[in-house]
Amino acid sequence: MMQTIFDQYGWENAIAIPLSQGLINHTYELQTAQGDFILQNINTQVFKDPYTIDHNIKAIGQYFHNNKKDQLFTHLVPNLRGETLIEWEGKHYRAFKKIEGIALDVLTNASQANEAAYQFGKFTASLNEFPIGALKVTIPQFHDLALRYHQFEQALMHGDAKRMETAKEAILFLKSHQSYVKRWLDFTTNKEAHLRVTHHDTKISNVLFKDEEAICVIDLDTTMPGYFISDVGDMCRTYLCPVNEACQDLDQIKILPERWTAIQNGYLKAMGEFLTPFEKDHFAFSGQSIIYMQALRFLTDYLQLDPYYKVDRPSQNLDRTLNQNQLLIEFNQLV
Ligand code: GN1
Ligand code: MG
Repeated sequence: MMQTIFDQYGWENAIAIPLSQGLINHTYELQTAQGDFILQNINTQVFKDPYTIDHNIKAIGQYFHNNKKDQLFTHLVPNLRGETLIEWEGKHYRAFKKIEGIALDVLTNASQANEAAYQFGKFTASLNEFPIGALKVTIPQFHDLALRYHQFEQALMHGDAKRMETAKEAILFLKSHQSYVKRWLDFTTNKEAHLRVTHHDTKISNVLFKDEEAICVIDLDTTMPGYFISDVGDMCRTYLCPVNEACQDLDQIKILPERWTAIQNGYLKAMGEFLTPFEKDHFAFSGQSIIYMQALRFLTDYLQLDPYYKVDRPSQNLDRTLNQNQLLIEFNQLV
């Protein structure tokens, strides 16, 4: 079946290596006679209209091509018919030229946090003049904390009774932090908070490194109009701790303060001149709200028997929640 897709691109002698990264799409590295590519099968349960992603990546790619030629970017590779999104047996695929670089699973030092934060900041900063209205919304209300809380409440009413019991403590913890939702609304409705080109998935594996230098952000599926909180918050969620969201040993969940400084320095180096004072005042809230949102999302999925995130075992989404809850506790001791 894969062979026919390779034919669409004119790839010969192709070898596909599945990459395990990401909880949503299926990704393959392709070694072919025509070069190395990344081929992805887009999860259309999550991205209901994959053409919105295709549109955004092309619009941004075109903007960089016209205005910032030196910006490394995951340009889409068209098939032989010139299509950058192809439908095959009911599935959607797209390909990228492979950019040489390393995607880290976890950080090993603060300099990587600084580098990555700078790259994501630079991505938004270099698109400061890009007409934000030209971007489509790839997942409606993706980082709307009020909606995420509502979905959590729905899961509490209609979710699996047994799982509700196992998750009792995690549920109480998340309920007791509901005040973040109000702060989120206060932030997003303030005229000093601006919609910008926002990546919305700034985990460390979404930036490529060459040696110790971050060179390029990848995975633009959730790039759409949003608030800086989403990007800085997801950096806090994923850069500050020596272990990632998969770690089940809560004792290992600690915050490294030097990485918090590194995120601020790296991001502000690129974005400092664009953020309003009001936005800058919400730097710590970024971490709180996005860690909290992720915990809500994992737990909601757990209570609904895992329709969203890939799992290998039944308690995985609960374990991910407990990890994020602990991270929130540790983060609050720092800020
Ligand atoms: C999903 O598939 P991946 O790992 O890039 C999710 C993010 C979560 C992340 C948690 C579209 O991203 O929002 O933060 O899992 N993406 C979507 O691991 O829901
Ligand atoms: Mg992603």
